[in-house]
Amino acid sequence: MRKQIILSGFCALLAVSPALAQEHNNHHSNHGEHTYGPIGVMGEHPHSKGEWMTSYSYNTMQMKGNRNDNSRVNVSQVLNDFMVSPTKMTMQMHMFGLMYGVSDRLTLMGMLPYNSISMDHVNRMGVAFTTKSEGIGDAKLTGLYTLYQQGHRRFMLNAGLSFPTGSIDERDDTPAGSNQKLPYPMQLGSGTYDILPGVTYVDGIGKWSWGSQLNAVVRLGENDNNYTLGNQYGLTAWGARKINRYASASLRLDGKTWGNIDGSDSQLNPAMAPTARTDLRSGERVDMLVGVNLVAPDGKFKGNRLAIEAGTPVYQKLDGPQLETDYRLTIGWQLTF
Ligand SMILES: [Cu+2]
Repeated sequence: MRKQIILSGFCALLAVSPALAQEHNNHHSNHGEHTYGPIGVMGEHPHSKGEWMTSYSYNTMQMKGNRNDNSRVNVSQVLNDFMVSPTKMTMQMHMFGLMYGVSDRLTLMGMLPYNSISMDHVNRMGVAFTTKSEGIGDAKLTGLYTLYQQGHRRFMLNAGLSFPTGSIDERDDTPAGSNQKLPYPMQLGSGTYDILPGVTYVDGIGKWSWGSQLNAVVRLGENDNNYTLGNQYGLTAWGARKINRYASASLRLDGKTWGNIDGSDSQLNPAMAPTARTDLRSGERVDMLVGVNLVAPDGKFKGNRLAIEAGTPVYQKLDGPQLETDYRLTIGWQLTF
């Protein structure tokens, strides 16, 4: 029921856009002045030929409590089936990016994340413990190609590759022993080369702008530990309004679905914790996010953009028990030159 409301919200947002665009007449595309999507959306803006952009963003996601399907599951229920139950997970990602306009139609984008993951647990003896992993994640190289452009309206093709630079051999001490292999969600990368296809649509009129992106993560082959993470498919749509010359505010829906793990890491015991089970990984989620964008169109800070976006799930269904997402936050800085 709730899912239907959200999906019809998506459709409504997409349906109003061509109608609004019809009124589009007195608009000029301003060279060097971009209409950005929310900071949490990747590859939503192109660069003109010869233009560079460097960026840094801090991303965090907080997950607390377990969920199976649509309902909460308490720790004692998880401990009926497993020796250990996760209770909380905090993911932090520092993302460094570089963009370059090869031509007015083609923009290249490179990204390198630095991940820091912490998970709290409790076991059947009532002992609470925390495991941590930290390091470089999977580096990504993406191309953004404009298929069609008229005024602010643009259809773009995203095509990228994710490289297995993140570790899949992270270990830490647990009550079961020292230097234990950490389960799947604590690893820093996928271990596989992943294809990142997508299509992006952006448009705008007057103080308003909006857009939508369909994206996917398709895993190729099997990693060195004999497993493949599930593919991921996402659809997001947003609307934004300028508040003044420097600031704009956005509202976004972000829907995602991801699969279970194929194969398994033989160093993990699936009876230990649900996080070590390859068949308890999939799920789907729709987040609602609000964002603020600050840009300097001219003056001393010209080319700088500072943005924040935060949100919480409005729908989540997990093949659990899995930790549920409570909120996510992105703070980013970009410099175009
Ligand atoms: Cu850029």
